[in-house]
Amino acid sequence: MESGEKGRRRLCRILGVVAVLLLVVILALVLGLTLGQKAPTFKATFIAKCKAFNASMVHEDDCEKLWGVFEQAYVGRDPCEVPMEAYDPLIAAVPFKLECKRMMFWSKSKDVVHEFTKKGDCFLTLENTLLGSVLDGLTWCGKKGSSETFTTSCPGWDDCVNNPVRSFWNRVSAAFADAACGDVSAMLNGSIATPFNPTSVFASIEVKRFKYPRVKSLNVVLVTQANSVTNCTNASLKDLQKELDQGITYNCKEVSEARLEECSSNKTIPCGACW
Ligand code: N1C
Repeated sequence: MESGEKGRRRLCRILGVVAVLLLVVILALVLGLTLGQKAPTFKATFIAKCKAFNASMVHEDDCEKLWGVFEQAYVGRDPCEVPMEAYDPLIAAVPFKLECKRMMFWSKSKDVVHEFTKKGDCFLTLENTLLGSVLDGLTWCGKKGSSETFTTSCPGWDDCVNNPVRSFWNRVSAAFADAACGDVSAMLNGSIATPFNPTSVFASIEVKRFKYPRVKSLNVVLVTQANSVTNCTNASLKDLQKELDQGITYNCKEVSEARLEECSSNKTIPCGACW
C-alpha cells in the first residue's frame, strides 16, 4: 500500500521535472528564433529596399552583392570605431550618375524637402539615389568578435563621432556633393535661428566639397512659416557665403512652406518655377 503511494509520488515528481524541462526547451527555442531573426531582418530590409529602388535598374544579385560590401564596413568592429573611410568600397561600388542642375541639398528641413521632391521630378536629393533610399531611416551597428548586424543598442548620432550610421551619412554625403555640378540648390530651415549650422552634414561636409567651376551657383531656398524667425540676411547665411569656393555665385530666396505645398500639388507649375 505504502509502496504504491511512493510510486505515485515518484511518478508525479518525474512528470513535474519533464514538464519543466519541456517548458525550458520551448522557451529557449522561441528566444533563439526571435533573437536569431534580428540580423536577417535588417539584411532583408536592406535587400527589399534595394530591389524596390528601381527594379529595372538593379539586378537581384546586385543587391546581395551590395549588402556584402555594405556590411564589411562595420561588422565585427567596435561601433565607435567605424570611420567614414570604412564605406569607401561601398561608394566605389555605387557611383553617382546625376544630372547637375537637379541636385538638392538640405539641412534641418528633411520632411518638407522630401514632400516637395516626391511629387514632381524637378530635384533629386540623396534619398532619391540607391544608397540614400535604402539606408534612410535605418539604424545599424556591429560588435567586436561578432559577425552580426545589430539594430538596437547602437551608439546614437552624438554618442561617438565614428559610429556606423554617422560615418555612412558623412561618406555618402561627401560623394553626393562631389558629384554636384552646375546650379546646385539647398533647402534650409527658416524657422530656426541658425539655418546654416557648422555641425550639420551640409555645412561640415557638403558645402566644402562644392568646387568652382564644376559648381557654378548655390541657390538657397529658405523655407519660412508665418512666424519664422529667420530671413536671407541671417548671420549664419553670411558664414555660408564666406565658406563658398571663390567663383560660385550665391543666391538666397525666402519661400513659404505654403507656397512649396502649392507647387507640390499643382502640376501646372513648371519645374523650378516655384521660386
Ligand atoms: O546634418 P544635415 O541635416 O545638414 O544633413 C543633411 C545633408 C543633406 O544635404 C543630405 O545630402 O546631408 C545629407 N544627409 C542625408 O541625405 C540624410 N538622410 C537621412 C544627411 N543626413 C541624412 N539623414 C539623417 O538625417 C541622418 O541620420 C542624420 O541624423 C540626419 C541629419 O539631418 P540634418 O541635421 O537635418
